[in-house]
Formats: sequence, structure tokens, C-alpha cells
Amino acid sequence: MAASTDTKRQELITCERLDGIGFGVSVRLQTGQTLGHALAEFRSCPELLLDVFYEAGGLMVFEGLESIVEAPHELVEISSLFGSEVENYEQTLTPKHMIHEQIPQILLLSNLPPCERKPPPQPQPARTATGDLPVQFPHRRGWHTDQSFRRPPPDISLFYAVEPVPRGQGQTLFADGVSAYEALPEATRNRIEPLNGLHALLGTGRSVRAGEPVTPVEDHQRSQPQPLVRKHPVTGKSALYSCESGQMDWHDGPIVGLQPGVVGDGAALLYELMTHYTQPAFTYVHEWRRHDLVIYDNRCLIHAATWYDSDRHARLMWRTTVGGNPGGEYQGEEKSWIPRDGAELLHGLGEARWDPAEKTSV
Ligand SMILES: O=C(O)CCC(=O)C(=O)O
Ligand SMILES: [Fe+2]
Repeated sequence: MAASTDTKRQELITCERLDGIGFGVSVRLQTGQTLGHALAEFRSCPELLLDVFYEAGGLMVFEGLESIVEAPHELVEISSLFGSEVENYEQTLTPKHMIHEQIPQILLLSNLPPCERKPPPQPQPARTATGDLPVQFPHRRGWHTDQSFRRPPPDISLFYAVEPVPRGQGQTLFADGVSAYEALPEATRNRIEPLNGLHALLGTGRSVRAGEPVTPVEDHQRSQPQPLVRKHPVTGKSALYSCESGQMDWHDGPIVGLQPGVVGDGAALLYELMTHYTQPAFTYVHEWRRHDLVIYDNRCLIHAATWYDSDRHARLMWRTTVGGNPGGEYQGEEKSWIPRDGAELLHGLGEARWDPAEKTSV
């Protein structure tokens, strides 16, 4: 890195590794800097931020960005540094009540109207034997990478706390797919390298709850195969890429070519991988402070929401997703979720898509 870039970066931000884990960086604007000014500098040299992000394995906790509440376009602007395409949710399979009224690039995640999304249930038991917050599958459920029912899936998400809930609730958990992949026995790495998971759109009747009728869907809403191991297009590192629960297709999958269903060989392999992936050694628990922006790379990390007391607390989060660099695997592909046959984007999805039992992941 050129000395001048380092100097410029130090004028704008401070960076510190996250404590006690092998990935992630916490970033703050230097005293006296505004996000507006920093954005102008980042635009002329995106590496000021991107090098820090990729060196930290694709997890950045940018603290203290209060100006975004009043200037939500700044969230879209910072997002655009991370990829050529900031997604417009009106052009994805997203219901209207989850989209910011003025800025369609912002997804609303909140227990408040109009979103009214409930948090996931508490794990049982609510604490581990050592008194910690459970992170590991299957004690913890809901681990996923964003919108993996689409090819290509989004590269990076930016998740902003307008109104978080008190510490100890409503955390977001992250797991590092590169370390998890590298720690697998060689035989497992070789076995999974050529395999694809089958990822489903929530509410299409393909979830873990066996025995339900499968809902007919439009072509552009169909489950999509995604490699179980993804090679990151920027870092070149291989990472596990898998979800569980409502984001996998348990009717024809979860693993293409292996016995399907919730008790098949595919499920056994997926459960083994998710248990390995979400070991405490590979995970980070983010306790939200107001105005935190957490930027995470969906190509090499998974994450999960946790419970909070939604009768007592309001939680309002804004999210953007960016794409444009999914890697060689997806080269030249058309977007799977864009109808080519004149079908309506959300046709037939209706309320079933938002069945509370499946609301744990997005
Ligand atoms: O609510 C959370 O903590 C996580 C939500 C989530 O999975 C997302 O925004 O992609
Ligand atoms: Fe998510």
C-alpha cells in the first residue's frame, strides 16, 4: 500500500481489529470528520475503505454514523463503494412493505409498521452450559447468507442501526466461511468442492417442515443451485457457502445430487457443515449501538439474527445489498429473478412468503 494512501486513510478513519476473533475490523471517522467529506475522499479512492474491508475478511463495523438517519442517501452512497450495483428492492422479490418509501435501495427490517417483522424465537435453552449466547447450529437456527435464492446472489450487505434494542438482545451473529473451510479435513474439502446446495425462496413450500405441499412458482422464483465452496473474486480464498432452515430447498435438496429431504444424505452433510461452520471459534456476536453500520461480505460469511423482546422494544434497521462481482462461477449469467416470460415479479407469493415460522432469515 502506497504511503500516501495510508496517510490519507489515517486522516479520515481509525481502524482496529475486532477483539478476540480472527476476522472483522472496527472503524470510526477521525474526530472532526464528517461522513459527507469522507465519502468524497472514498469515492476518489475506494481502496481507502475496501483494502481495510478485505484484509479483515469481509466484516467491517463502522461506528457512529449518525448522519445517515437524516441523510439516508449517504447509506446508498457508501454502499456504492462496495460494488457496481446497489440493488433496487423494487426489482427483486421483496414485498412493498419492507422497502423504504423514498429510497427503494433500502430494505426495512423492523418490528414497527409497516414492516412488522417479528424476531426469531429464543434458542432452547436460551444460554449454553457456560452461560454464553448460543451461536452454534443446531442450538442456534437461522444462519444464512443474504438472498441466496437468486443467481447471482448479492455480494455485500450494509446493515445500519437506526434504532437498536438494548445490549443483550437483538444481536447479529457472523461466522467466517474462510476459516471454517480451511479447518475442514482434506477429505471433506475434496468431497464438497464439486457440490451445489439448492437454495429456496422463503414461502415457496420448500422449507424444513416436511409434508407440506410444494407451492407452484413462476420460473424466476425457482430454487437455485449455489456452490458449497465459493472462491472469492477479490481475495482468491475459498469459503463455505451454505444456509439452513427456510433458505434451503428441502424438497429437491438441500444438496444437488444427494438424497433429498430432511433426513436424507444431503441433510446429513448440510447439518455437519453448518455445525462446523458456526463453532464459537469462527463466530462474532455483534451487540448493536445506535448508528452502527455493519458491512458484511455474503460471499464468505454467514449471519443470523437473534431474539429480542419485541413487545417492549422497537428495533429499526436499514439494509442495502450490492452486487456486480459474484465471481467466475456466475460469469455472464442473466439474473435468475428477473421474469423473462412476462410473469409478475411477486406473482403467487402473497402472504405465505411471510409466514412467521419462516421469518428467521432474509
Ligand atoms: O436482524 C438481524 O439481526 C439480521 C437480519 C438479516 O439477516 C439481514 O438483514 O440480512
Ligand atoms: Fe440476512
